Amino acid sequence: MISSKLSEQLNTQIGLEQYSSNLYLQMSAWCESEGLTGCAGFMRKHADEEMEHMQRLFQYVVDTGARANIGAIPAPRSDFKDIKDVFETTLAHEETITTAINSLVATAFEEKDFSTFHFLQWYVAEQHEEEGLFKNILDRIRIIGTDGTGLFMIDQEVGRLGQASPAEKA
Ligand code: OFO
Repeated sequence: MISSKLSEQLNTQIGLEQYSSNLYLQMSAWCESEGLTGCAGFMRKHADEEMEHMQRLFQYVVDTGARANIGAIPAPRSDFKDIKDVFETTLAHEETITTAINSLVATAFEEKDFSTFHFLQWYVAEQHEEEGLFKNILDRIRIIGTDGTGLFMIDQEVGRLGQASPAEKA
């Protein structure tokens, strides 16, 4: 059993994960339209991962006997200046998700709901990994640059990351 405050916050997080999935799917469409097929594949795979994050939360809420509610999901941004803008937006978005997860963890702790606290640790670790991944990509963009051959190399490199296992991405 979870409190109504926590179930409400978990439901908000379900919406945020769904929004993340839509945002990355939309980014993949932008990448495709720019001919960046490596980045498009990476974003599409990441959209699938966010969907799994959403499902994991949904299942947890249902398992506690509370009702999972899917609220309105705002339309994601669809246009970007360049690939650097895409990944800067991604990192900023993940930072807001980390804040939301931290707030959930704080509520679970305050309420001494250690089952939910334990469940959320997976998300804490996931956010750490994702922020690291996107910072890493932005570093490569800064080092390699995005003019001509640089953009081609970035696309290949990001495409490779999209296929790698989490351990290989580190
Ligand atoms: Fe991008 O992370 Fe979900 O939680």
